[in-house]
Amino acid sequence: MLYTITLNPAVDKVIEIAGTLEREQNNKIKKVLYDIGGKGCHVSAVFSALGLPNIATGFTGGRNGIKLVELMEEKNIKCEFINAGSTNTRECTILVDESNLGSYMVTESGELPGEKAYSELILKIQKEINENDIAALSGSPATGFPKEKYCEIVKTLKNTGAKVFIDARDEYLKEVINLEPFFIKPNKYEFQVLTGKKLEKTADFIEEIQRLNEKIEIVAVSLGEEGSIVGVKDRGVYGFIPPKIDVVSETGCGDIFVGGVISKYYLKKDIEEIFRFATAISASKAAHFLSSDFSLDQTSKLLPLVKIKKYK
Ligand code: TA6
Repeated sequence: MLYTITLNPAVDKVIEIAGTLEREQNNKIKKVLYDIGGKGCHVSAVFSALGLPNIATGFTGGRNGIKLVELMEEKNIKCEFINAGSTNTRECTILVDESNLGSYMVTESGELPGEKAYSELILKIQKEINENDIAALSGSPATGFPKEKYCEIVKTLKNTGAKVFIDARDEYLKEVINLEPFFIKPNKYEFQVLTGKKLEKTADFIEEIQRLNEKIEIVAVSLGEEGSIVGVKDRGVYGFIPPKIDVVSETGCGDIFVGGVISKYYLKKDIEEIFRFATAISASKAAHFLSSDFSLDQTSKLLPLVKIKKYK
């Protein structure tokens, strides 16, 4: 089974602005759509689109929690979220204008889950996840969520024997490194924060990635339009470069990339096939308006256009 754990999911309000978003102007809205939000939820969308068995868990609450589950179920995602108590799942806003310069993401910090909900999640992991499973812990917890609890979740996941994939940032990512998850996917900024270095040259990334590969099997650093640099323990370091496409919104590309990686890993594909697919499906997401939308047909067409480099 493929599990996603999203501690602070969202309902994404995706707004299309006519023209270019300007300060001190009346920016007119062309359309508003609601979408599943939160990085783990987007990972689940890839699993379900590919027909892979999966369960989405984490914390939800209130009216937005109900709305999120409805939106997830429309995508055939099986949801087993834990009720976080009286809290309301956050709403995040994505602004997409017509400048073709990328979207704006404005996120609420979310509300902290109660103690009862936290213990329920730990128990659920212990009881239901096992060594044949893969678990993706993706996205930021609510502001103020203790690092110790985050680490306890990761330790509990690791103790089940499942392969643990992490998409985290800042202090959570830093803390989690010593717990040796199977996979991490920081973006360029997150990787610079993690290493404490202003990395620019590919060689600098490679050096840091290889250092991390001593503890972590797969380290994938996503670089937006430039693709990714991926280090695999005892195998080497690769570059995966997507073809040029007309970008509509890059929000969600990293999440869909992670979904692509896990799906192909689950299907026991080799490293080149795994990341070629992840790169192509992530590029397809960029051509779509909603943060969880992509096309599998377009992905198939993009696959042969992904360039692969073997750096080390
Ligand atoms: O990557 C896109 C996204 O998952 C959005 O759906 C959005 O709600 C946001 O990221 C949440 O990011 P965060 O780091 O706060 O968990």
